[in-house]
Amino acid sequence: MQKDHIYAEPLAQIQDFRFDDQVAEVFPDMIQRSIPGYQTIIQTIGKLTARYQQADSNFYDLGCSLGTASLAMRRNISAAGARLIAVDNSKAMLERCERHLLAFRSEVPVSLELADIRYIAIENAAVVVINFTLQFLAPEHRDTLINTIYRGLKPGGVLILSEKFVAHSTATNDLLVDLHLDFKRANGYSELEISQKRSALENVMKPDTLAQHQQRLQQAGFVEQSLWFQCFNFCSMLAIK
Ligand code: GEK
Repeated sequence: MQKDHIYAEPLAQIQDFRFDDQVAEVFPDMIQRSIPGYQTIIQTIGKLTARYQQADSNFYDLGCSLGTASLAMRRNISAAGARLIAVDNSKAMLERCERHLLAFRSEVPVSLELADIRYIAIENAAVVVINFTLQFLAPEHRDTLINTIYRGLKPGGVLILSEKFVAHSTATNDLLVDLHLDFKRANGYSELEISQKRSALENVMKPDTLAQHQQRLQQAGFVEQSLWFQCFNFCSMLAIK
């Protein structure tokens, strides 16, 4: 696994963060060292997929990056007539995702789509995963995507939504942000790396509050929702149609 040193040296100018070749190449290391609980979330996506799978259905991984969640989903699908659709709008990510998926044998057919998840069709879905990707959409597109997902799910189908979030009170938010920064330091990121990455993400990743997520899910029509994972300012939710 290649180590992430992208922000290790002082940069004259910090460009907005992009999911390009440089990022895709170090992505497994970057995501492990940046998102607390990433492995637990991936494993649980597999478990939830096994639990909520339905026959003759589609399974979506939106913003699939290198396909880690797609692989966890595919490994756990035993229902007949299942199809997995993994979508990302980064060519660098999707090319590597294809290689990862090809490295494992499976009976479940996979379609890889180089597309913007704001404009794809979602239909006949048993499970939709959007693991740390909604936060990269401009806020005005988030309701529409969640509504599209809701409409595309079969009755009893589920959405697994993981996000970084902003806590409601400033004091709690400061605490969770500090705990997350300590997590990154403990994983070997320097103060320079942390601050340059923060600047790069400033314009491209705007997290919502938990209340905004919960309200959006409810307004879309989900009858059940639960926060099944939280570590610092990172969470994962399950919403059932
Ligand atoms: C994982 N889910 O390992 N359309 C399609 N893809 C997009 C869009 C968009 N509009 N915007 C961003 N992406 C993965 C991790 S990473 C999260 C997801 C992170 C893609 C982008 O190219 C990238 O691959 C992914 O969403 C976000 O479980 O890096 O923090």
